[in-house]
Amino acid sequence: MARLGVWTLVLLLLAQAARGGEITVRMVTDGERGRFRFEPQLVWIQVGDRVRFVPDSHLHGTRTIPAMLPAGAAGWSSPVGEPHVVVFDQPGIYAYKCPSHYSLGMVGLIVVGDPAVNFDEARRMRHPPKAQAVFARLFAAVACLMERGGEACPGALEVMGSPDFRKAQKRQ
Ligand SMILES: [Cu+2]
Repeated sequence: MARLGVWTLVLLLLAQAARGGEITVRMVTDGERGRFRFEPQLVWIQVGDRVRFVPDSHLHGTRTIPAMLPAGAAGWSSPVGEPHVVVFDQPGIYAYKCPSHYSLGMVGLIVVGDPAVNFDEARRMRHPPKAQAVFARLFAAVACLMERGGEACPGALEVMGSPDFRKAQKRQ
């Protein structure tokens, strides 16, 4: 009986690992940290994980920005006002915007596994001023995390959404 229990647990854990983790990114109209933004703005996940985008109103959507995806990766475009789930099968950086509020700086980054895959290409893109300012901060956070790791980049932790970083945040 005990042995059966152990194997059941192992199988459950394997099933969980295969399914991948999920992170929620909220699309916020008027939040604690400001208006018209994704929360969190930066998410760091692993290949096989997924992100669930959840709008707080009919105003928001999520759409990838061309040339800010890993080569060959499929982008997405959600129906505005609807929740949307994206599964990530390819490593690299994915940049996206809310089509309604791009010029207000409503943009975000998702890092899947290794950001070095397309970091330079993605950072090179230019945007409306407010979106540019947000991306500048997010790319700086990713660069710091690549070079020095989470503990050394407290500014980056504020915008991170991965479970590991949430734990790191609590320790601070
Ligand atoms: Cu929006």
